[in-house]
Amino acid sequence: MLHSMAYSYIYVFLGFRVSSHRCKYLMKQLFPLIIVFILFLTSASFAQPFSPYEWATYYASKNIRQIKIDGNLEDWSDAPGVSMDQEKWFFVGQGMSSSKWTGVKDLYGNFKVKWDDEFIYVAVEVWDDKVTAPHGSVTKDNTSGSWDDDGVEIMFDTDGCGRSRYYIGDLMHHEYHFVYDDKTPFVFDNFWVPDPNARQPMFTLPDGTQEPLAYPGEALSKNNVSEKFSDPPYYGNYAFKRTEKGYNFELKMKLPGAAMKPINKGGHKIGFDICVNDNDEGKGPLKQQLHWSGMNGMFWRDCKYFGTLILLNK
Ligand SMILES: [Ca+2]
Ligand SMILES: [Ca+2]
Ligand SMILES: [Ca+2]
Repeated sequence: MLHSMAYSYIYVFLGFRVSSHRCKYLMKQLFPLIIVFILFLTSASFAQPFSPYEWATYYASKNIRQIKIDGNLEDWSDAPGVSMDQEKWFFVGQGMSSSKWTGVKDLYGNFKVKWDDEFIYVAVEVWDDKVTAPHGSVTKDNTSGSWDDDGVEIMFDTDGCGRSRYYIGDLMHHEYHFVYDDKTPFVFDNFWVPDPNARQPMFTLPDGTQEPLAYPGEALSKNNVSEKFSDPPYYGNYAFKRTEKGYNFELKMKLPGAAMKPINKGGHKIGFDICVNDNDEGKGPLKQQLHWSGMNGMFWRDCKYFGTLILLNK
């Protein structure tokens, strides 16, 4: 069967018919190459779309105990945490890197993930020496935004397709910004809308040089969902709690489009990424950003920079 398929491929690729004798000779010569070619096509179509970093895979255990969304993280003691405590975790771009980092007191993050049949749960312990009130999130225009405030960003590619861009209203793909405030924290869900006439949005550094912020045909827009985060489709609940070293963040929400099944029982890989934003002046652009997976490139537009989240059944 495989041989007859290979003959067909030869006819297609060579584009002409040859004598039976010569064809058998060619077959013998080309058969191994064709098998390699077919295997290459097969592996390419199922290639992992997510981060190449070997650490950027998180195995989440199923939640079998009550997690109270209150900012206290004692109820997470049985979950493995990922500590972002080295220079390698810092995003490099938009004028940011680890160059201003003064150590873990300045910025540090440890995150954990759990799941059950309905919800995903995320806990983040943040150390930040200067926790500042939001200024970007309350700016009306797009000169500043939640991306300039202390807080946590979480990305989901819930169907695991690895697409390169997504927009406000997309159920499956999200860039959430959870912004710290001791009284009225914010949640934003995606920042871009299609605009066929828009030029490529660029980020301008203090020295005047520019970096791509999105693709041509996209316009920036803030989708503040703070007031409706407990409603469909999110059914979300989250809490910040100020601590001696910084703050805790705790989240529970639905993931429309994710199978919410363990990987060995019909589940699939979920694209996932998490960052911790640090502004230490309470004004201006972000000082630095810790990042689990997408340390380079336009991680906020392209799911291939995300890490991988795998749900386990225990
Ligand atoms: Ca708790
Ligand atoms: Ca800091
Ligand atoms: Ca800060």
